[in-house]
Amino acid sequence: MARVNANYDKLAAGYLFPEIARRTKAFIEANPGATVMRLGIGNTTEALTPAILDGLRQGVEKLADNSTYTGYGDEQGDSRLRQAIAGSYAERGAQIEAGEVFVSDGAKPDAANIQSIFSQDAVIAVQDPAYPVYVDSNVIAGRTGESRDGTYEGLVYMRCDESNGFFPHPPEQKADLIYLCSPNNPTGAVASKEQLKEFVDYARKNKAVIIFDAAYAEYISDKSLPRTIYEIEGAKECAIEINSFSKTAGFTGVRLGWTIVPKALLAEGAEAGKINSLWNRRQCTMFNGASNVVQEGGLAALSQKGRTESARLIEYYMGNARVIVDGLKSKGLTVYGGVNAPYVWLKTPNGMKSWDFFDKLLNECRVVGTPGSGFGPAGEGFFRLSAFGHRENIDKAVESIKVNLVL
Ligand code: PL4
Repeated sequence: MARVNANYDKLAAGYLFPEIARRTKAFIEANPGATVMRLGIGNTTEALTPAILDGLRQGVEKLADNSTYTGYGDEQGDSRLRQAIAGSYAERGAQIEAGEVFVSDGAKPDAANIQSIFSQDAVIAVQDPAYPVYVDSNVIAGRTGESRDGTYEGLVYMRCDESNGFFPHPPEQKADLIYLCSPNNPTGAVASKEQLKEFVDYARKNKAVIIFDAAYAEYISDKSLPRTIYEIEGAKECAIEINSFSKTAGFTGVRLGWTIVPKALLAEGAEAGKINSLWNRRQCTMFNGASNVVQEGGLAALSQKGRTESARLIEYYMGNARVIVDGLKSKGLTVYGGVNAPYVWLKTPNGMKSWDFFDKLLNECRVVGTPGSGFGPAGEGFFRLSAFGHRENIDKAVESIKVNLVL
């Protein structure tokens, strides 16, 4: 008799983003003709840049001729792209080899799948609030108990709130796999070198592994802040880093990301090289490589021209963030983030629950955002606005909040 994976029944709610889409659709159906401004899902809106389009076109052209056509590629990624990604770390003072780079179809699948190479009894620590994939993938894998009052039994929650500037200290108790995201989704907080060093020291001492999600690293403009965990000495012994072309180069729909699994990485019972070869084994069995066309686009994104163009795109989205931050502050709201990250994290007025504020913002202002509680219990009473959008829509949304939100 086939039985389903009962861990799915433990998941406390539907996946956050489809739930937002569902509620928005219901609102539009109930209010025909209403124009809704979407600052909910962090989804890029601006066209791909010329250098990247050239790269993608070249990828297509190669497929048009038998002499340049390619079928399946290496599961780990095109060696030129692996080399280019490795090279991008050198600029930040981190030595990464091409053999430590695993190209994928995005950061989300890697963030969800990476847990599968660690033992079933690994104790998981997450920032609270956090991108839901880290928790949900471990719930599905059976590493937690039931959910009670928004927390899963057996998970270590590292609370991120106003008192610690939304970045935690390492946990008091033992944790084996520690998920960190900086710049953070949803709070927009960015860890300093000292803060990351604390985690690196903890991980080395406890033979723990840090899963570092750097999907928004290119949004950091403050040069003193680390853009990769490998800027911290010793991180290659204890950290895996996940990254993406989605928010850097507008690849949310194109799909391309990568994961760095250093050969020096250690874990209990795993000598240097072991975890790198496990992830290689996992990918070879379960992944057939990223699209060859898309990888040509990725190579173009990493060219000098591609990077200059992407930097302009990022500046555009960060201009949106400034519009949101300034607008909300002028309304008297308490606002965090939005400076080195494309997310603005606001405190709901009068201590409102996050989902109640979602309804209020939608009804009064026609603006969709993301309830903080969807990212974890410490997100309750907060709300995320995304800076991804056309400037005219962002302007309209902020103006509507200024005029229509009743405080
Ligand atoms: C909605 C910290 C967005 N359906 O595009 P990827 O797979 O390379 O990267 C996804 C990703 C990875 N890591 C972090 C992220 O914030 C994201 C994207 N998050 C958001 O609004 O929080 C898009 C969400 C998408 C999803 O479920 O990822």
